Order: sequence, then C-alpha cells, then structure tokens
Amino acid sequence: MERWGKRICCYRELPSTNTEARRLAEAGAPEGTVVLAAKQTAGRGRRGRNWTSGENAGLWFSLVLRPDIPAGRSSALTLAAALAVTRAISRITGLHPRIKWPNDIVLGGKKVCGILTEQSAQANAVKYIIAGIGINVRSQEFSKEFAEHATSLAEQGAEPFLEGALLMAVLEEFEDCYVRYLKTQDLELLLAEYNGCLVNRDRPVRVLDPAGAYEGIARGVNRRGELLVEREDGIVPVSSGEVSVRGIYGYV
Ligand code: BT5
Repeated sequence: MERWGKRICCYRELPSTNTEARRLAEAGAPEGTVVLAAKQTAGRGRRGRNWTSGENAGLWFSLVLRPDIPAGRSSALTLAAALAVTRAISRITGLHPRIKWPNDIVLGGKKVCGILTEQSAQANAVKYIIAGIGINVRSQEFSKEFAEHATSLAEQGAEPFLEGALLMAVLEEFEDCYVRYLKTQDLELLLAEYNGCLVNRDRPVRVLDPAGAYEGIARGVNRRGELLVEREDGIVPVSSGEVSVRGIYGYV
C-alpha cells in the first residue's frame, strides 16, 4: 500500500474519529492518515444522525484524503469506499455483503456498516475529504428505533478473523478503488462491480425527496454515483446529498 497505513492514530476513546481526522487534516495531516478509536462517544451518521459505536464492538475509523478534484466530484467517492469495504468483508470473513445505495453495507437484509464522507473545499476545489467507516464486528446494544435493521459480522456468522486484518484489507481495497476513481474522477472503472453489489437493484424504492416523495424501480447507479430510478415518466437520476431511499417492503 502506498498511501494508507503509514500513519495510524489509535485512541481508546474519541467523540468521533471523523471530527479528530478533520482536526488533524486542518493541521496539515497528509493523505493516508488513519484515525481509529476503540469507542466513540458521539459517533456521527449523515445529516446529524447518531452512530452507535460501543467499546470494541466494531471498527470505527476515518481516512484523510486529499484528492485533486473539483468539489462537485466527491460524492461518488463514498460509493467507491462502500465497494472497498464490501470487498474487504468478503475477503476476510467469507460473508457476501451487498450495498444499499449510497453508503450502507448490508448482510442478511440488515446494516452492518455505514460510511460518512465529509469534505472541506475552497474555491470549488477539494481541500481534504474525511471518509469515516463504521463496521459492526460484534453485537452491541442498539436503540429501539433501528435495532431490527442493524447487525454485526459475528451475528451474521463470520468466520473468526483478526480485526487488524479486516482494517488492513479495507485500506488495501480502498487504495485500489481510490486509484481507479481518480483515473476518471468518477465511477467508470468501478461501475459494473458496484452495480453487481447493489442490493436495491431492480427493486421498488421510495425516494424521500424534500420536494415530495415518489416511488420507482432502482436500476443501478451511473458514473457520477447517482441512483437511476425508473418511474412511469422516465428514468430519474437521484443524487445522494438531498434524499434518502427506502425499500418499499422494508429497510432494503
Ligand atoms: C451512516 O449514516 O451510516 C454513517 C455512519 C458512519 C460511522 C463512522 S464510524 C467512524 C466515523 N466516525 C464517525 O463519527 N462516523 C464515522 P446514516 O446513513 O445517516 O445512518 C445513521 C443511522 O443508522 C442512524 O440514524 C441509525 O438508524 C442507524 N445506526 C446507528 N448506529 C448504527 C450501527 N452501529 N449499526 C447499524 N445502524 C446504526
């Protein structure tokens, strides 16, 4: 690995590895810096949601990225990260996770990993991106609202593995996905593989758009990472910043 794993900052406890990685990035930490915590006291999901991150219950870590790309190109990077985690989990545990667009990794129809990418941009160019990854390794107490949608690798019958090996596998796979992403600054070289892992593909979905919810059939993503939803009036590209997508018959 050229970029990742040279500098891994490990903490027993942090409010959020994304927040710490951001602080380090602001202070000039180079691309490839990894921030890992055994426990997060204020783990974050997207749009202010919480991420439950109990002590040693999972891998909670963030990567500092400094891609030379325009700010508008970064959202597909979350999808590249999801693909890297999916590959790493199957390589190390023998399980076969799928991706719920854009950034959830699911096993047995439940969420086993979430990804939060946050960017800092200046004059429309990316200064740095923090890619935060949370993988549930063991069971932990989840709050009632999402307990039925959450799972862990152990609960899904993963073969015994070293957590360090899973972390290194994610970093290796991410290196590969990141290099491919940078070549075209989009998902072109990862598209077929991503769509092959997409659990929503050809399923009915409800798009929770702030301008009004609608339903359609998810047909896969395009190279910008938008979900293509087929409606009666045609195919709509849905971008992940604005909306959530739910299965009509349950979480996926
Ligand atoms: C995510 O948000 O899925 C992004 C989660 C990113 C977590 C990592 S851990 C390392 C780094 N540091 C951080 O502070 N964050 C990142 P979203 O799609 O908004 O999903 C959040 C929702 O998932 C919550 O509202 C709950 O319903 C559910 N949830 C919370 N904790 C969970 C868990 N451990 N496993 C499965 N689902 C969970």
